[in-house]
Amino acid sequence: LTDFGVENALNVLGINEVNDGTSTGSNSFSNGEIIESYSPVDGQLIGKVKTTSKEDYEKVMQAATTAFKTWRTIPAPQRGEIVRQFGEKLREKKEALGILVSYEMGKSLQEGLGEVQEMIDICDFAVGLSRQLHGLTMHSERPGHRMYEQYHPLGVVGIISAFNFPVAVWAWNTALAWICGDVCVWKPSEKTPICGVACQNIAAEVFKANNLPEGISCLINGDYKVGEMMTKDTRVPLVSATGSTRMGKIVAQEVAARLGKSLLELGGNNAIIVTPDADIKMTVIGAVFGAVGTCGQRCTSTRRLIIHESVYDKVKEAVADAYKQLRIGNPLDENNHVGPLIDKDAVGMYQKALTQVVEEGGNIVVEGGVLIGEGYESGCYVKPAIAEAKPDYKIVQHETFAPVLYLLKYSGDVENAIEIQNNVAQGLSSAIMTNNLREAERFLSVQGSDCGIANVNIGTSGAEIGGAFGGEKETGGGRESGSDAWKIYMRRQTNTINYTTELPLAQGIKFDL
Ligand code: UN1
Repeated sequence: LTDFGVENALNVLGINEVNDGTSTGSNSFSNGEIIESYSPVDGQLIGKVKTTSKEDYEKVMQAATTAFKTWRTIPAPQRGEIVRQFGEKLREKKEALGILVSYEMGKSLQEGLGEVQEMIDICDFAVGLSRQLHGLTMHSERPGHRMYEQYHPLGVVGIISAFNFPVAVWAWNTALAWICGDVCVWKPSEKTPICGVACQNIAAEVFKANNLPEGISCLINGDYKVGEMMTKDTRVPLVSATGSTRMGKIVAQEVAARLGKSLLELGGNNAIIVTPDADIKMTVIGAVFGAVGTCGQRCTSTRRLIIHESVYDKVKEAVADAYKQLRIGNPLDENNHVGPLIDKDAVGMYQKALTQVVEEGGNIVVEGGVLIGEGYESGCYVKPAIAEAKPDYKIVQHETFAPVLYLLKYSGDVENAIEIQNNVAQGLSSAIMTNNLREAERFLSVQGSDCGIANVNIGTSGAEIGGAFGGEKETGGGRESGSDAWKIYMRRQTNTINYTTELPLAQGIKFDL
């Protein structure tokens, strides 16, 4: 592994054998149990992380709430300057962090580097935004009155992130929250805790160099019980959570029980509609990258291809042919397209999906299977598989976080395909491949896709940071990253100022004393 620079990357990122998983800025203290992080790449122990006890959590919250009192008074463009410096540090450490992401999570190095690039991009976006936290002004109905709105920071933002994007999703939240004047407490996935420690180290360096208070960036670690400390804590006005729909339902209920705000990014069941007018070459690239990229473990991964009967056989053959070219193996080796799944539990769920689709009547087009032998010692490498299925199979309705692609056939108009595409519980990403303007516009119209993301002539995964990212229905309704997603990290205040000597009441109400 020295060949792939893992050891060097761990050094650059300040990772030790045993790491503190609880920190406020550069202050570390953890008294919880230890999590061991094993790489799905080679099954080796990467490092240990001490988790957060209840007492540790209290100290974190105290540091965070104290830091907020200072941070909120620093003008937003100056907060932007700090985020700019953070983006610069990420540029310096891009390679090291990309390697760690690839090694701890298992995605290809290209995708690991791409993830760090998303962090850099959101920092740039946030820097510009730090001068644009605009509210509106309104005309008052009363003479001599002025009315306007302004946005103030919320306070402590809790971030719960998933293993599949172990660094970027934190940055989407944190870069925006910071310029908005919030402080952040982050619980990374217990499957990728080392990535969390590495990011916190980078952030801590920047805050320390600028003499800013401990607690603007905080890290906590552990399982759902540590997440629960935040979801139930009234000192955390916003909890942003990325993960399964099952987890999201719990978080949403716990936060709602205290009338807090939650931002949820949950499961997807993303489809590409392939119409008779589709460019087949583009369809194949979009579908294959969408289905096997990150080993099928993106929220935006392509799970279903909804293909018109007139091009069905052609598309099926072209995609199956492309699968034969896929090289599966060590994701740090740039010759490979597909790395491992995150762990053996994920392998089990992948196997179960393949058994179930056959039980429900499906037909395997590209065989799956767990790879064994040299280079596959971790037991997490699987063959991306394709099955022909029917839209209403239970397994097709379910999000399996693995490289299993279902081929579904439609006939008649594009409406029929749209109906199949929308007829699932999730609503994250969707795409149509067509050169027919009517079909494309129909897909984007009010009668079209019901997802948060709807693309024409590109696949379902690989969204840019400039747009609002998120989806409807069981995906949770939250929007992160670009557009005006920043507004959820702030509270809106409407201000009315009377500069006369009279006190007229709104709605013309008379109240004479
Ligand atoms: C996720 O899978 O949690 O669109 C986020 C994409 C990435 C983000 C995915 N930019 O695939």
